[in-house]
Amino acid sequence: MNDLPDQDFSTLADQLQTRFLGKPLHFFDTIDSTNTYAARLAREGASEGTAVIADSQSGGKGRLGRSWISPPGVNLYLSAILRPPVPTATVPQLNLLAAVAVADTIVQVCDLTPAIKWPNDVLVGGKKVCGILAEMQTETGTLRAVVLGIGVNLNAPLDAFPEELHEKASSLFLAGGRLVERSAFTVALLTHLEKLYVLWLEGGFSTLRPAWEHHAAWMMGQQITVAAPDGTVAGTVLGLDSDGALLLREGDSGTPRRLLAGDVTVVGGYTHGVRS
Ligand code: BT5
Repeated sequence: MNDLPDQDFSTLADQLQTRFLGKPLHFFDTIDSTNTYAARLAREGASEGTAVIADSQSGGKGRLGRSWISPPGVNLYLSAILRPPVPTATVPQLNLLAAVAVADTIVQVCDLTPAIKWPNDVLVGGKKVCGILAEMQTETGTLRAVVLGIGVNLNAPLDAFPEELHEKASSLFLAGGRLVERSAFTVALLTHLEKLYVLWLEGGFSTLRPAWEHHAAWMMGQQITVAAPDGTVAGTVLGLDSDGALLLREGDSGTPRRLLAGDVTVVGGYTHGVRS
């Protein structure tokens, strides 16, 4: 472990005014996956708010065994340990919460218009700039911890991504033309995340819903297909259910379909602006 992986992150701990999130913060120059390391800390009893940041990851994880491209020196790879006293069925809401925190931070720090794509992507200009991976630890059915992993492409140039991602992935620098100060972005993100999390613990998903709907407004009424765990579903987005599940109208059917997880593809592509 290394205290200061680079100049960029060196003042982070001093700037952080959160109550518990990012306290303590563990920095690495390089690590396999911040989520894997944070999961180990959580199993060893690390307190809520403990966070892990790495300058690069050699085995960054996406969902369902996919990987997260994690070049050094340019992006943010962050995992935070949370211990919410909630049923496991509520945990997917933390993906939505993290997406709102990232979107709020992008508006505040970069003056860009982010778009949330349910459940766990944040796009700018139709391309993915952030991915979120929430992993649970349970004991006899009871939630012990959630490792909330967030990867944000801050300053990555296009050639940091493999060819096959050039049409799908971007960074805030590529979208806005300005370098993003990593430590300022990280401080703002941890601050938004803590605020939203505390509100959510007190008042549930309804505290998050307006902000989520604001950042995901572009999805409403879109024709989408969703690769869900039990097969592919196609339909029109109606909105969110009271627990954060996506509601979809399939053809002319009267009862909306509820989806709790899946990969969304928008029929006809993405249409939303870049600057706020
Ligand atoms: C995600 O998975 O989007 C979750 C990514 C979570 C990454 C963070 S970084 C900190 C923490 N530590 C970890 O090890 N992970 C978390 P998914 O929805 O499955 O998307 C993965 C897909 O996104 C890949 O299959 C690629 O198509 C694409 N992708 C990979 N790297 C990318 C990148 N850097 N930027 C944009 N798209 C990327």
